[in-house]
Amino acid sequence: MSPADSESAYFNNYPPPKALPKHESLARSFIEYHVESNRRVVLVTSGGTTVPLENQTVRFIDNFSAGTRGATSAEYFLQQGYAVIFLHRQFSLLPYSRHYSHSTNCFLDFMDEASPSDVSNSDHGHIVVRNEYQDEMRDVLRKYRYAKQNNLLLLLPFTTVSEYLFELRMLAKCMNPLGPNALFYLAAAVSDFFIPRDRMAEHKIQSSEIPKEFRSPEEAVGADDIYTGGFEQKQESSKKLVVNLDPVPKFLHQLVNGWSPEGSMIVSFKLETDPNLLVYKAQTALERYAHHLVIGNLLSTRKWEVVFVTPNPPHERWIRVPKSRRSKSISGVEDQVGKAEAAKRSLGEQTSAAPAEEPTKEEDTGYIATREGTEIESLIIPELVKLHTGMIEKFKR
Ligand code: PAZ
Repeated sequence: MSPADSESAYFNNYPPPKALPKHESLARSFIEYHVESNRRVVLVTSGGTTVPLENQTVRFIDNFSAGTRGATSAEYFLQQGYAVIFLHRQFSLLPYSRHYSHSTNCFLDFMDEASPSDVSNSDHGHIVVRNEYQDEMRDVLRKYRYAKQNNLLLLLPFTTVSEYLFELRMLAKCMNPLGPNALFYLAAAVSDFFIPRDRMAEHKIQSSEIPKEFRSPEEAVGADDIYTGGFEQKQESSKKLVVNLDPVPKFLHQLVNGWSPEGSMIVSFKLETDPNLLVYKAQTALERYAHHLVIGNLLSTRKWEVVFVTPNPPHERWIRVPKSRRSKSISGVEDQVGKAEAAKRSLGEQTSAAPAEEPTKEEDTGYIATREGTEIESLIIPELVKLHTGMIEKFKR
């Protein structure tokens, strides 16, 4: 099946999300507004996707992504003068509010009750931001307000992989009037697998046998097709569930060759856990889809290093947060920093990548040191903007 055929099979198989028409009208007016002012617009995708196991979904397959990369990057794009369409997994992190919505950064910890003597009602003090957080919160609040007041940030949520794909296609097509001013920054962790609708159970999958009279005749999939209890069923009261997933069509192909505006820049992400595979997989994706940049990252080091894999020299370029400025991360493994680059070098391949980039002065890079250290997105986005500017200039010539 050609990519176009599997695309239409996919989109014909699923009903579009209910919110799609509303999102489309919001996106159209947002884009029109920024086309008029010749502003660059980036579509940032963020967070994980769910893969429902039932049509009336009780259970689903999910992934780890909290949307940190997407939400943080969106802020730095705004700082660079871009307008941002933020296509995010519902309830994942959002630009600006993310500073106060981590479980480790509960917003209540930033607040206090002023002493009652300060206010007219002697029983209740006003709720105030604690002194030590005033400057930081004022800064975040101002940036958030500026983005809102100037119509620079459009938040559009999705939940399932199918909703994500419908939204992505719709937005890419709406972005056509932007031409080279459009940038796609695909940081969402999109499932590679899904259950086609004709194989999906309508109702909650039961873990034990249901008498025939309770089974609905219009069930897309009979209970016997969903469960394989085999011999286990005779020994145990509950059954084994075997889930049979199909590959999600490679939408990047369609994005590059059909949906996106002419001259636009497309950046995808590649996540791996094995350092030996990262650069190879990023290069393979770049060759397969012939887009402009793959940003590779390892699960264990993604907050401290990424690799830019490009079709043009230097082909492979590492961006790292200097050691002294690395944020603490519960899931991160700092020992792994540099492993993927070393693995690539040990394969004996020529790489023109400078070793680790360790900027020394904050003024050199304009990066921002937060309470938690330097955010790698503050290094990624300015580099990416340079590449996008280069592409726009080339397109105009
Ligand atoms: O959302 P997060 O900050 O926890 O993680 C970001 C990420 C690792 C999902 C992103 O950087 C990424 O690599 N996205 C693409 C994943 C992939 O499809 O390979």
